[in-house]
Amino acid sequence: MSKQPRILLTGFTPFGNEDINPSWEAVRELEGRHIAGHVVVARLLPTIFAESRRELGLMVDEVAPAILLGVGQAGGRSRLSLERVAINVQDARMADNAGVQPIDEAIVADGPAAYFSSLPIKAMLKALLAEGVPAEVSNTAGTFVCNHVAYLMLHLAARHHDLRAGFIHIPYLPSQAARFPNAPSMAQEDVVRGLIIALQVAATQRTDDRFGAGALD
Ligand code: PCA
Repeated sequence: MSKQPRILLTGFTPFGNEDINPSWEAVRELEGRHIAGHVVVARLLPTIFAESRRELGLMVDEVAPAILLGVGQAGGRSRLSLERVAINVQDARMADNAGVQPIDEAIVADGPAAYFSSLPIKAMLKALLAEGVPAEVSNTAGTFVCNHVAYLMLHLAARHHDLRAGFIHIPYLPSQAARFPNAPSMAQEDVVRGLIIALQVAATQRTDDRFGAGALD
């Protein structure tokens, strides 16, 4: 593998009633892409609590990334959602792809209640909006497999000085949203363009910008 610092970019397998996951469709397009002096390694994670944990650990050991960015589907959201926080709980509204449905279980026993993203989410937001990509700061990654992976990424980053991590939820693809009245969607090319913009900022900026992007709900 190249000597350039690496970005490990992950997407997920389809879950629930879906037969496609837009996160993997977008992430796979970026395999091998050079972004701000880094090279992207794109990997697929199973939408399974236990296996995603095991596979994430193996990937991080193998790839030794400088930046770890997880991407997942959030059907119903209308913008790229830059997750601010991941919480130490698994509370699954549905079974994962292995049929397992944990309720109110810690992800890391004795771990902190939450971790904040170590990527500059406000600066990423500003760049995305400036380039015409709908984006927002989100204050919850849910309590299913994405939050679990986001928490584990941030748990790793908290232990490795040279590793920064974050998570982005993305809307349905138009082909998925077409099945539900009023469901928002985003075209894959916009998602891919947005991920590149977000990673350019993450790769070049360590200290976040300071401006309000909070929410009342
Ligand atoms: N979204 C789910 C898990 C996999 C994915 O793409 C979530 O938001 O937890």
